[in-house]
Amino acid sequence: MLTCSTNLLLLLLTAPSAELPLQAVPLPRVTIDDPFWSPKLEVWRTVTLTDIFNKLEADGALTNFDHVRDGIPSEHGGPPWYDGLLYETIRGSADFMIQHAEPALEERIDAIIERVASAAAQDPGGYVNTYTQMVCPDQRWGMNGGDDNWQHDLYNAGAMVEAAVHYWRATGKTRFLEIATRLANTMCHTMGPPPRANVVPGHSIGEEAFVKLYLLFRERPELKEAMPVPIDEARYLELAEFWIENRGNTEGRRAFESYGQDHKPVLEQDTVEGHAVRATLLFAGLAAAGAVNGREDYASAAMRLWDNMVYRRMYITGGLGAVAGHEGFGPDYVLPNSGYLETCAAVGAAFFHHNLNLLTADARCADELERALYNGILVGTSLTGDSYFYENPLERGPETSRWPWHGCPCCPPMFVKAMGALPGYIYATGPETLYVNLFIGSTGRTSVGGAEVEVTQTTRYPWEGDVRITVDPEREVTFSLCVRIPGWSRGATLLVNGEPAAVGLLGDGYARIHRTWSRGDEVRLHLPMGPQRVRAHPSVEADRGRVALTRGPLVYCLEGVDNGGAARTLALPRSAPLTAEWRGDLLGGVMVLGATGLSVQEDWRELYAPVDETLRATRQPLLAVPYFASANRGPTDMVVWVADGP
Ligand code: FUB
Ligand code: ZN
Repeated sequence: MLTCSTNLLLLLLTAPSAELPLQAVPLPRVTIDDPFWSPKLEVWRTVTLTDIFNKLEADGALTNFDHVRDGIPSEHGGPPWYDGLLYETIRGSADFMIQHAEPALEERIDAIIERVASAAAQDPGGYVNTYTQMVCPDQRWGMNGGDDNWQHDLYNAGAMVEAAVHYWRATGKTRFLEIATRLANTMCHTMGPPPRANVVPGHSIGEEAFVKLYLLFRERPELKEAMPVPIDEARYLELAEFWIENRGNTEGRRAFESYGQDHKPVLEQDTVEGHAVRATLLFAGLAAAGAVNGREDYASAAMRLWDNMVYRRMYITGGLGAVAGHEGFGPDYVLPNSGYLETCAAVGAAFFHHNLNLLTADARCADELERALYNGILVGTSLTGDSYFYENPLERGPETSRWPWHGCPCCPPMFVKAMGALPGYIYATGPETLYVNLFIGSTGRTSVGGAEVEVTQTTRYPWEGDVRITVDPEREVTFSLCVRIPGWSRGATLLVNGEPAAVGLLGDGYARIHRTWSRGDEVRLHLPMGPQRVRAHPSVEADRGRVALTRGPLVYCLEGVDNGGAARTLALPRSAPLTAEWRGDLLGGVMVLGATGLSVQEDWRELYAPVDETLRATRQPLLAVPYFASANRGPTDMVVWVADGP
């Protein structure tokens, strides 16, 4: 429920559909200067990117390409999707490089691209998938009895296409794009409707990647001349659409079933099923394709699937994929706190939330993007930026700790993809509207209402709820500024130049300020940041009799290290007041929550009803820290959903 200051004039408006889809204000036009995010981005830029490249390289991810180039029989380094992980790390790096020049990193990536190019040059169609070429060369794209679910040929190729687009946008260098377009053309030639082969990805990523390739050449037709192959960008969009619409048609090919969202055409699917990373990346592609082709059936399928995912199968942290066995979704409301919640799934969902926000201008999608960014994704990397989590459950025992590396290190590359993309998530535009989606200290430059406009935010969000937004158009210009009012907030207020103003409060979660803007105009958003107790939907059995603590967009947890050594035997009385205190000395500086709780002296996992007086309980101070900062102080247990005490 949204409330606004009573001195604001409330109007109910609906977003004009001529505005849709929105355009993200892109990375080169946004700079972040933010007390929360800037130090973290610095760690990921200076530590994490290099850490991932070093570790992939040590596993043989690069020598795989040399072996293909040389045609020498050798063992493949890493699992079949290692080419893709390397490309994903290039994509993430490219986005970081847009914000901050990285000559050494760029040189390293250029050298990697040359090794990929040498391998690709061995095939007339530029086919390169090192695992398939080294292990099952007759089974390209999973054909001839192969299995793309395991081989990941289409995933690797999709990741290459995506990375090449991002790398061109970062550097203007065409070398990677040349390799990627040759491969993309080969794919368009090989797979598709009859008489081409019925091949769909065993692991999604290509759907959105091919939409991006289409958009790049649509925007920059002059680039086609630099490519080694003829470019007809419409074919890239058509192949992405084929992959989406042709799920469920398994004639003449291996079926990936619901695990690979292959149980029916995506446009007919009602529920999110199967492997959560595959699903979220597929649906991100669905929304991206829908924004380009304008088809209502794409938009409605995306919204239907998003509703099922967010309201029935997602955790409070934005984590997804309750079931470890298939790394994926379980039934509605089956959300055990020991669930799987792979970092990659939260990232895939973030891409889906973002793309659907652009497609629909629905602020709820930006709410969920924010939830994932601050919680389910951010927890995936240590504060030092060099150790990681694959699974992000809502309770952990002290035996669980972050790993420096993994046999399947898919999550670190996805993490840097999400965080590299962050600047592009803050602002979006329609022709007559500028949207503020995330509250991050930043400056965005864009064209709106026919004029160039600079928008700047200054804030200590998420620790404090005041956001100052200044609007500096090159000349006076009339447009709407739509400021997201987060779904978690209560009693938000907005002032324009210090005065109450005519503000339309939209049904879609944005406050719309329509006026003629002049240089220096200032909007002040205030979001009360009191700690909140949140209860799960009653159908979530695992959380009955439990409560979670949040403050602003942050989900909190109890860690044993702050709570007498054991977090999972604590309860929070319903009447206990909650306090918030800034602790600059803790975890790089965090707001902690406190309360007088109870130690129930029993393993809370055995409690299925609210704690009552029959339990032996002693009073104990509770201290909660942001979930994203958990598991950074050595082995300790952790719990998000705390027993709801008497
Ligand atoms: O299949 C490639 C990656 O490995 C997936 O995205 C992860 O879930 C892991 O299975
Ligand atoms: Zn992963």
